Amino acid sequence: MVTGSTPPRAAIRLAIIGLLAFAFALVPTAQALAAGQCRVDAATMSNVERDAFVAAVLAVKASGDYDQIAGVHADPRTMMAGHLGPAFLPWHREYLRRFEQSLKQVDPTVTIPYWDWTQSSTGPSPIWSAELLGGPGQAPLDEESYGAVTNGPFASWGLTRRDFDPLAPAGSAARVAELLAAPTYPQFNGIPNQFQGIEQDPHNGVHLWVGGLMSTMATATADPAFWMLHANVDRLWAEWVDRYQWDVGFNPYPFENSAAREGHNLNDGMWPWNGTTGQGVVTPANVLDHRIVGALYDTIDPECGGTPTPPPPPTRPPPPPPAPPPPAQPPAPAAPRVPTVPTSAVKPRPRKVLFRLARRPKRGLARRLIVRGQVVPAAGQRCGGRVLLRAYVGKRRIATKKASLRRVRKRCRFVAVLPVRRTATARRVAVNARFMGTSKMRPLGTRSKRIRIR
Ligand SMILES: [Cu+2]
Repeated sequence: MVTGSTPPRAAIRLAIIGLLAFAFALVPTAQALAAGQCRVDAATMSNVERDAFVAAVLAVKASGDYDQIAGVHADPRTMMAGHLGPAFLPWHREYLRRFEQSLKQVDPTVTIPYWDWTQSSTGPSPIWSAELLGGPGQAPLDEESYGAVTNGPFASWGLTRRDFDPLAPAGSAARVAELLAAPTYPQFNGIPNQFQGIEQDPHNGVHLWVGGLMSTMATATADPAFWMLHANVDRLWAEWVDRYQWDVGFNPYPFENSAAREGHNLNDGMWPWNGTTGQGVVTPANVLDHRIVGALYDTIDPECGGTPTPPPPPTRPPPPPPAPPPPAQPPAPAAPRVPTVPTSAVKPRPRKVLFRLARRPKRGLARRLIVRGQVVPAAGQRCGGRVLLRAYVGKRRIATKKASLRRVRKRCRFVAVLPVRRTATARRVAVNARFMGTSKMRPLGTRSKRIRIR
């Protein structure tokens, strides 16, 4: 038996295990990514999840971090930085992320559960139970004690909640359905009329439904219900994007260089994350994708057991029925799939492009898109030049590549492999092709494909 020293082979094995553990820490697997990233319904989460969340909140309070983070929302500047404008949703997404990060320093498995306020219950609500948030405040016996929360893990925090009925829904499901059906971000968020968007109804209404500290901006974050309320607002935003992102022309945040005040445009730093407070710079553009922020929802993210919202039926008018071919001419092969070129183009140039997308590997998750295509040159024109390919997810460009046209078996073809960023996730990728001639580039067409990239 060797007792005094470690055998070299065991030492090597230990080193390899250590290296592997380090590598896994750097490149999380899907499971590791999902663990501790799924925000779940507070009403149905397990007791283990609930107790871990409560314990982490209490620990963050004890460390002083809770009051420090809560103080950001209480700052008068937050009124204009994170409310009453398009940055309402991105500001609170970043704010939740920062609070969640401090919970994770206590317990990496903890996330902020969301409070789906449309759900009423016929029995005691698990949200307002003595194991989670504690109950509604005391009945109005006198002005001093009215609304004081006297049970639950936060009973000693001096919380007040007034006027609410834990058995009645705080927000209506019909209203949420109406919001999710809003086709544009301004309509969803409530711009220019804030009274028509999510910020006012239901968000403000739910704050007031709880009442007490939750009813004013300066005090709302003192109640841990704040984080769960806003996790639900954030979830609805993520679901709304999930629902519309494949629509043609969908713009998730149409406030780029707009008249919106500073801090609300797409690439503005949002106070206090605008480089002036030593807390870094975070813009709305940084947080538009909820998956990049690292908070996944059990309703829409497959890693958390969610189902992505299926793409809506196409809103574009259906193409006119094909006209019967003239009897004298044979039908042109594959003509319906060929994007037409503007008739204003009179110079002899490649007129048609056909291309299709392949992905590799065939099974599993794509890292590369293979785009193959064929150009039909105009009469008397040689096969040559290049094609610029751009891949998009929604409006976001995820890859660009140039491909040379080459004559292959009497056809003028191109093939390109487009690397795709790991962070991009999609069900549909569109690839746009442009012919690059000696003069201006001309569009050749766009193809899209249902595909998953991760
Ligand atoms: Cu707020």
